[in-house]
Amino acid sequence: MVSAAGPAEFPREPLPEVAFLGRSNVGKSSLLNALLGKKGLAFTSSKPGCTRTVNFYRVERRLWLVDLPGYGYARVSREESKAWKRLIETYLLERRTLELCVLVLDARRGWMELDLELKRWLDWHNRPYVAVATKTDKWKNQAEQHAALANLRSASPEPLLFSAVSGRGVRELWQAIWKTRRPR
Ligand SMILES: Nc1nc2c(ncn2[C@@H]2O[C@H](COP(=O)(O)OP(=O)(O)OP(=O)(O)O)[C@@H](O)[C@H]2O)c(=O)[nH]1
Ligand SMILES: [Mg+2]
Repeated sequence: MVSAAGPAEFPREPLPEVAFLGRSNVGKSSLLNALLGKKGLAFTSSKPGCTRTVNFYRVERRLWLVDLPGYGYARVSREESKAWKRLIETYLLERRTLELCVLVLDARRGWMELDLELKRWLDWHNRPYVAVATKTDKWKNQAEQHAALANLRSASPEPLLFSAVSGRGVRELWQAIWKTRRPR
């Protein structure tokens, strides 16, 4: 694992990279732990704004999974949110080994304005990405699931359904990662 506060500290080892993006507290670090099958690897917290650095996890000698700090956390200062934007944009625009982004949504809330903004940005810059809706285990009943699915399907691509608690979607997300990576 490599933890970087800025581009100078990004790893040099040129492996393909998959980056995880999403609102603060949406469950990015937990999703990463679920993918890696290791509970306490990426640090998680019930308080938003937990991940502040760019954390790279190497999967064997094949791939980096990159946990990015979340966006939309109301309690950070303007300066900090600007710094976030600069760090993430630099990373997304300049990281040559980045092959795929995973846009992580909260299954209960669906697409929110900041998610759509990021999605438009990725579309505009022609960056390959998949969308994932996590915390599906928190759907309380059929009605809630039904309403959530309608929202999730209101924008494309349709998010893959995931839960770090039950392990739902782990296999499908790995498949998507191997399949949709940018060909070299
Ligand atoms: N029930 C349930 N809870 C989850 C799931 N994924 C994450 N959580 C909880 O949601 C909270 C936030 O999870 P994190 O993985 O730290 O979220 P994050 O997106 O990395 O947050 P930041 O690093 O602050 O951007 C924690 O309390 C997790 O235990 C899930 O699939 N189901
Ligand atoms: Mg995190």
